[in-house]
Amino acid sequence: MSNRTFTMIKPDAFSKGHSGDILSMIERAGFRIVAMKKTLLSEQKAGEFYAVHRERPFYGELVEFMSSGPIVAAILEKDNAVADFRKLIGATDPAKADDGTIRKLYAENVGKNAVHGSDSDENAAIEGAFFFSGTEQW
Ligand code: 3AN
Repeated sequence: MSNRTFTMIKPDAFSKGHSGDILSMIERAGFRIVAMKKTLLSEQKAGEFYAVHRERPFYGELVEFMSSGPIVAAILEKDNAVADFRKLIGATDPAKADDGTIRKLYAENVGKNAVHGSDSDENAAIEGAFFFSGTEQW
């Protein structure tokens, strides 16, 4: 079991000014911020990040959306980080997300769903390294 996960506050939530509230929920849930930055993904970078979804029908839409405005990327630390963070953010589709989850509170729909959370320890490490060097992680 790893103790780290990776998250992004997506352009929909960032543009609506929800970053502070979302980060507050993350910290109150017991996650420690190991690394964090606000950035803007180019279409090429967003395409690389989501390359595993290249064959899915929503890939083009996803890449366009994720490069449409600033995001906040962060590495988070907590026991059982990947699973606990998935619980905190809720289902991919906010209509199916539990009450009190980040997506239930802030997501618009299955595409514009406010936050990303890694789905495995392996992907958490890959995704964290996509944004942060070793010396940026404390
Ligand atoms: P999750 O982010 O909950 O792990 P995935 O891995 O199935 O969900 O999908 C990755 C991202 O692709 C989602 N966060 C969402 O932004 C987007 N996505 C998933 N399903 C759809 C869909 N049916 N239409 C548009 N975008 C989608």
